[in-house]
Amino acid sequence: MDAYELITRNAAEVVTEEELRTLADDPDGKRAYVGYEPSGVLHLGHMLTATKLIELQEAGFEVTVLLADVHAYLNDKGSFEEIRETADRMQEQFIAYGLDESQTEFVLGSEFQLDEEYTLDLHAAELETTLSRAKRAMAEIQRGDHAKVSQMVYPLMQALDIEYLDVDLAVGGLDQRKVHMLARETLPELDYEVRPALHTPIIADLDSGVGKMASSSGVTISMEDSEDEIEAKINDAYCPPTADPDPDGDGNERENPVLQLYQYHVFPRVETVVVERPEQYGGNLEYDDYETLEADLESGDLHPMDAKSALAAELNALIEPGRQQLNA
Ligand code: IYR
Repeated sequence: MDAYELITRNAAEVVTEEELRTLADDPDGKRAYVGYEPSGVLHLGHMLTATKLIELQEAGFEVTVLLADVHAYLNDKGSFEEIRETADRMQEQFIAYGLDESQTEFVLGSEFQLDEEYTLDLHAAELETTLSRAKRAMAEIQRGDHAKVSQMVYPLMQALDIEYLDVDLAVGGLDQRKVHMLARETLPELDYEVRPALHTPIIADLDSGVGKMASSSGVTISMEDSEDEIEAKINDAYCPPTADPDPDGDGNERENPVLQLYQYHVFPRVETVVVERPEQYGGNLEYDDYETLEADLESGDLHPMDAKSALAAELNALIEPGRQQLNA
């Protein structure tokens, strides 16, 4: 795999491809970042972008994780004190999940976002941005119907972070794309350079395969889950024997979340997946890549129940170091 392929593996979108190709030509010493609002415990949503960061480290990138305490505050996630405590715990959880401590810089937003220069730049960005533009950028991030002024300032700060953290690449879930588009418009207004963005896919709701997996609305998997809980959740997951979201072509799309978890969470981190089966059902199966597993599910050589139990075991193994650390 060349560097561009490794960097963009499993990405849902790259903005722009050309800018990213330039980066991939010489990835050494380049810096990528993801920001997270400290809240709750690490769950699959965080782990998806963390996996991309781990791949970027393998490709030679340096990585910054922004623990976006000020953003969490602006987005009504609690008091500063609570948010900071959560940030400390999350940092430990990211390391337990596999981010290499020696290659990862953890930064709290409040370390630089309250500086005078940043604040003045923020006001300049506010002056360049209409309320409706800021609101649109926040549509997928802000919860609740009544947007606050703080939530209109939020995307502009996220744009400025790219400049102030001096990163070459911004990484995020697809829900961050509108903020990154706003950043592409705003940074040049302040005479700063535009940087490319890479967006990871959104995993579908586990039970239905429709919409997105979200801790707020449906079933999600976090480091806090016990082995039994993960087994039960995966066991109940929607898993038709296909990866095609619309096999009958009627426009009603349902993703296969079990396959998505294999593709986006397991295979990037695990060399070989072993599906254990009794001899009488054909014995164990081994997969070195996602595509073969998908093909076997489609052909019927791999039964959805077997795919699920192996997935639960893999997720449990990935989460185990974090779980131990939570319980320590
Ligand atoms: N908007 C993100 C959090 C966030 C991301 C980045 I990249 C920042 O520079 C700041 C905040 C979220 O929705 O979690």
